[in-house]
Amino acid sequence: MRMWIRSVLAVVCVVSLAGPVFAQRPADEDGYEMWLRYREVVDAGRLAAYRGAMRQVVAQGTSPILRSAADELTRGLSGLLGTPVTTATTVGDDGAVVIGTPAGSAAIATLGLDTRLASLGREGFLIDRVPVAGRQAVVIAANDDAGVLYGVFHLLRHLQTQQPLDAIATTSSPKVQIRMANHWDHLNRRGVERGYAGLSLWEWGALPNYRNPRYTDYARFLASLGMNATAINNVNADPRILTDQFLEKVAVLADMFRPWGVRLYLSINFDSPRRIGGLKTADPLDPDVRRWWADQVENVYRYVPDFGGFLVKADSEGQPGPQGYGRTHADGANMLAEALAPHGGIVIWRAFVYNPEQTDRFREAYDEFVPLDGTFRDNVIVQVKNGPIDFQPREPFSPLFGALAKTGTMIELQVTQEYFGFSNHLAYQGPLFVEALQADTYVKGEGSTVAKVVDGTVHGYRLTGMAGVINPGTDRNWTGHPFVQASWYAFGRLAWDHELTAEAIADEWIRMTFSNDARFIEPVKAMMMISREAGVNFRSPIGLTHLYSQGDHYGPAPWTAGLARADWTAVYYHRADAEGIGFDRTATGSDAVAQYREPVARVFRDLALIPDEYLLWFHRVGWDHRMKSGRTLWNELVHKYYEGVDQVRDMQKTWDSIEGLVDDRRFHHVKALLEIQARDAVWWRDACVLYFQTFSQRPIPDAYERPEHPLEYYRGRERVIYFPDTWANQPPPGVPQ
Ligand code: BDP
Repeated sequence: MRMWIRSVLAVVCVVSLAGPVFAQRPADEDGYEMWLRYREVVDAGRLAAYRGAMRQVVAQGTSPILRSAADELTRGLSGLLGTPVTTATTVGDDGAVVIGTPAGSAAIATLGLDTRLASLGREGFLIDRVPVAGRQAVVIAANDDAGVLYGVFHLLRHLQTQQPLDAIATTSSPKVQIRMANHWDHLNRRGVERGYAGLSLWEWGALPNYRNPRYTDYARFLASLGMNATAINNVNADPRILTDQFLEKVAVLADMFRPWGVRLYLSINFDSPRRIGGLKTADPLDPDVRRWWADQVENVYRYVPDFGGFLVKADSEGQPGPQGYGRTHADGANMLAEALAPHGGIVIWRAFVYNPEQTDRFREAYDEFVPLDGTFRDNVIVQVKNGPIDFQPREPFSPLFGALAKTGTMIELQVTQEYFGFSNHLAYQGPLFVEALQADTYVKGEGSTVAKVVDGTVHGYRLTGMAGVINPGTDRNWTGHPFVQASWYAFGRLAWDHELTAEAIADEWIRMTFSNDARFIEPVKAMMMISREAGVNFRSPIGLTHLYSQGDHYGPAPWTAGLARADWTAVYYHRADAEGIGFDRTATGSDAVAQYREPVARVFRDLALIPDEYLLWFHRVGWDHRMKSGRTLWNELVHKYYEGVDQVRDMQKTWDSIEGLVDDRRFHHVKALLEIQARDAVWWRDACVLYFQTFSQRPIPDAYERPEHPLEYYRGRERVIYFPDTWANQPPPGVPQ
């Protein structure tokens, strides 16, 4: 009998120990709500404190943005507090959250906040606990309704991440003015050039009549991060976007974004005067062309009175531009800027340019744009990708940052995982973004980081901004892979405040998206923080780059050679032969390193100083070159490729270990995707190691598992098209494959 009781007790014990994990699995979620889930706060102490302090939303003012703020706050608090929160226009009792601007709200105006608000700018906000009309209240105040909206999302985030009520007082303002999403969506077939989350969100066939509520949710997500701008169509632009047929649809999107403080921008095709205007030329100095653009701009503003401006890719990858007419980028940008200026619009001119004649693609943006510094109109801003080539898993920062003292320079980061395994792989981009932003250009001495160039601190730019190429599509969870949401989140948070760390952002995102349970947060955060490095290691370690299968950019093809343009091949970048590997960008090679200031140039130039992760970006070294680890270059290369695979396998183990702490639906989705990632990591590793071995003629050290197949197998399976809606299948004419 005693034995029996003991074993029953043992079973009960095991069950109850496992209880929190296995007994109460969270309900399934499909990810549609992303980080705005507003589930009831779990921590009982915090919940009680929040409930006591926030029972009612008081909003005075009627602007659409203020209405959005009040509605979001009411909805958010009702969910988080697990009890309906009411909305009112006057403070009736203790426990109100009072939101508004001194100009729009008498309750806020009486608080005497003007001095405190003065330094916060148009979009900044202040949150404090102060009495209002003799009642205890939480106040969210700003100079403009947009600031109120951002303050509301800040407060909600505070609760979603279960922070102490006492720590709620804060002030915050964005560090850059334009915090922007760039969509690479086609007008045809609802395709997205490098989007991997279903079809384009924009239903051109149903617009303008059908206002899909998703457009509102999309704008909410942007606003929740403080993002205030979006360019909705691909930079490889279809000229038809400027026709009335499209503009009446565009106008509806702008109308739906406006209550969330989001301004709409359009990508334009430089040849539009010829393609849709019936002119013979698109020469930016031609008076008819200039008039044509001025008329188009007028027309756009008739549809979208607060239109933001044009995003332009010109003279790049087959796109038309001013150089086709013997003119400069400045001539082209200034013509458009002149047309936009009377309406308050701007031109975002991309510096992603390169032509086949150059000997080193790395040098091009700098070589073309630096001589033009000072010649752009002041409503032009140049948009520069973080690295000199193209959103590779790791690039040194573009030397163009800081080199334009008189021309506002935005940074362009890529959220969509074009080079990181699409929506199949988990590769949190926060660490990449922070690495790019915190790189020190030294243009005005130490501390002249890319972030400080971009936010105008270094050169005092009039226009400042950050753009993220994002990929939401018709997939229910917006981004395909649930963890790609985290990179969108990280982009938006960093656009508001580039001093945040990738880790702190991951922490917030996990809490808001999945769970506040430390048993979940810690391992998942560690997994996210290693994921980008894993992606570098199994694809292109030690400064290798561009080893992709051309066209789809998914799988490995380091053997790619003989394309129409050398700078689209892989061999152009790695230059492997029997002697060694790497691209010499020192004075004995292309000397691109000279585009950097000292001491950056010295560090990159010097074999003894350069960090391993940038080595092959700047140097050509022998296979037996001694690395910092003491290994030869060949052995280090092999080691890194294998390490990348191990890291992905560890990520799988981590994810398996949190089963039960997250709903089954999202758990199994991520688990399956990690299986794909592990398979692809091995594919990349084996293909690259075997390929480079044909040059190095050195063995894979015994300690490592053998590649599963011979090199020929990997060469044979190079082009695997998994994502039929993307550019990979049907490239528009004139752009690279
Ligand atoms: C490359 C993409 C291509 C884009 C281009 C760009 O492969 O689809 O059009 O960048 O940024 O990375 O213009």
